[in-house]
Amino acid sequence: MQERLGEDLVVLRRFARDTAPALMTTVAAVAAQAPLRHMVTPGGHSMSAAMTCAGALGWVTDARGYRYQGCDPETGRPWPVMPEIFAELARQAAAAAGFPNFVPDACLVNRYQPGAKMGLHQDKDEKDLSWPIVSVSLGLPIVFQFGGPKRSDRPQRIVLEHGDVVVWGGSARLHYHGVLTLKAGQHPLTGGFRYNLTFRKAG
Ligand code: MD5
Ligand code: FE
Repeated sequence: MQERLGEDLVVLRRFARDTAPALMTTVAAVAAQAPLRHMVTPGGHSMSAAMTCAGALGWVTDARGYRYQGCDPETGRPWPVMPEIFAELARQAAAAAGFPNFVPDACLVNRYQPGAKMGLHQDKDEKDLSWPIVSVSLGLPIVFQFGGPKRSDRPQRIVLEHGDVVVWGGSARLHYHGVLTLKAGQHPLTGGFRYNLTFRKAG
């Protein structure tokens, strides 16, 4: 099922459901090399979702700001290579939404525990904003907020469930977005967590 929520924002319901078990096995392998951690924003706040990355570039935040870099600041090593199963899913989802030939160089893994949220923000640290972002939701559902180009634009709310994939491109690419607080629950594949994989072409 495919829903177009306005120009350049496509929700592919359940697109990743069948590959989800293999995706989660792969997330565990990535996290074994580059541990999930709560990064600290320039303002000194810990992010409530735990994060790690795979690919040539990973997104980091610390006292100096936000950026993409090739090494994991926790380990000093390069981020784990982009797993083929990740890249292939992102490519297929982007193509289904009208963005052919998407080759992501960064996958940001967010793990939400009950009480975790992500406030309204823009993703604008990527070099070429003409590429879309592909977001894969796994495990517990969450309410996603999708606003406009200004923080003050009233956001739409949609529930993202296990296996849902969202593709943001074109005019939607710089819109404010976030997720509301995760409610406690149990999912057969992910237990008490929600995982989100976002694929970007950052460099
Ligand atoms: C999440 N993650 O559910 C969300 C989904 C993040 C983040 O926001 O930055 O890790 S990704 C949603 C997204 C990405 C880029 C643009 C837009 C939404 N958008 O224009 O709404 O963990
Ligand atoms: Fe974001």
